[in-house]
Amino acid sequence: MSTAGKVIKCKAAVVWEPKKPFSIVEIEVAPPKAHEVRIKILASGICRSDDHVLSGALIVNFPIILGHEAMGVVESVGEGVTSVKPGDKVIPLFLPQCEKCSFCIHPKGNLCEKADFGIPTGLMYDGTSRFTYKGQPIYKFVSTGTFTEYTVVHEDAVAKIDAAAPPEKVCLIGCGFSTGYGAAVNSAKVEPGSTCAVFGLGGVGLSTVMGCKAAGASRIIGVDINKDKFPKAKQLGATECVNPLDFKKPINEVLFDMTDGKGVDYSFEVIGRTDTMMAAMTSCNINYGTSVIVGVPPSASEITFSPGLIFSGRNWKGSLFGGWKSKDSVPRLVSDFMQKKFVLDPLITHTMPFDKINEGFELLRSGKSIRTVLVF
Ligand code: PAD
Ligand code: ZN
Repeated sequence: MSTAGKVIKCKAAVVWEPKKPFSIVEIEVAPPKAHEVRIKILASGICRSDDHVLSGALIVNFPIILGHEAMGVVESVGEGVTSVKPGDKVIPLFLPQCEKCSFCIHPKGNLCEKADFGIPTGLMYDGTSRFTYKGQPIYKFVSTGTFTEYTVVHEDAVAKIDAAAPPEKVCLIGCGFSTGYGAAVNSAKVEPGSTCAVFGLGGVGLSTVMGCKAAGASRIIGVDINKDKFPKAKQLGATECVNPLDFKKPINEVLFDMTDGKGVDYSFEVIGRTDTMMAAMTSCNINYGTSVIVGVPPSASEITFSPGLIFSGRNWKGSLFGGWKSKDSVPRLVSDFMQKKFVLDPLITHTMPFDKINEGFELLRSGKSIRTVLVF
């Protein structure tokens, strides 16, 4: 029997307050309103950005349904939806692409004005939620909210993909892979023969390593305080790995020593800490180096630095979702994966049922996993 137009009762992982585990409860998911899409989630990866909410580093409204790296199938659509239909395989977009705002229209822009960043509302565009628990509204994370059997997103925040794509793999194209890989190929525009340093070798950082390799970098130096991440980094293209804890000198000086005093051409911070953002920036060449911030900074964090560090010519920039225009690029990235232009398997260390979500986050915090994919 069709569920279209009806409230769906389903399981969701709700976080009631920071520093508390997920509780799996039965929620009600209202039908999609005009220009909205209700999606049955098939797989959802665990990303550090979700954990930044749990740790309190990112400020959001509670109670909330986290999760933003998913794949699913359209269950029903609201009035006026033209880009997807029931039965389509889709990836929800934590960074929407409305195709109308000034950023979307600009050829270089990808920060859609509809993105729910900064001071996030956790709501649909009309200021309401489609999720309730015993009548109480539940917020959703960054336009998506995918740790639930069903979610509702705006049409701007969903892309139709190849129906044959494996959900438990291509969900990573919804965040980790695209973010890391695009930081190298789009945001930094790494050039053949260059030297790169990637700070943080989690799912996103390893994808940056892959992007640097695909762009033809000849040296890729992985930097992480967990040496267990090094073998996988080398498998994916890192030519050397260093652990800052093994040196008395600051890591930027170590990287200058490793590059004959020049510094690296491109550095990437893929951790989300202000001290490593500074370390990455000061590791790149003082004149022509480029440093890209990929790690999400904690809400309200600040960095004080001497302008001389960039006055000399260095470029310091950030990268959201790897610089991709999401709705245009996600289907193409899925096609590229299907044509074996890049791999996702090495990034996925664990796959487990959705109700083991707390175990999945423990693996991330203990440094034992790269990506854990929850399957529904
Ligand atoms: P992860 O936790 O899997 O990886 C982070 C890595 O950093 C781990 O291997 C840690 O051992 C390592 N690390 C921690 N502290 C240090 C340190 N002081 N020095 C060196 N290494 C350290 O996270 P992830 O790969 O899922 O995400 C990485 C960051 O990227 C995180 O901040 C996340 O929120 C952010 C992100 N940004 C975007 C975006 O659009 N910019 C999208 C998705 C994720
Ligand atoms: Zn993410």
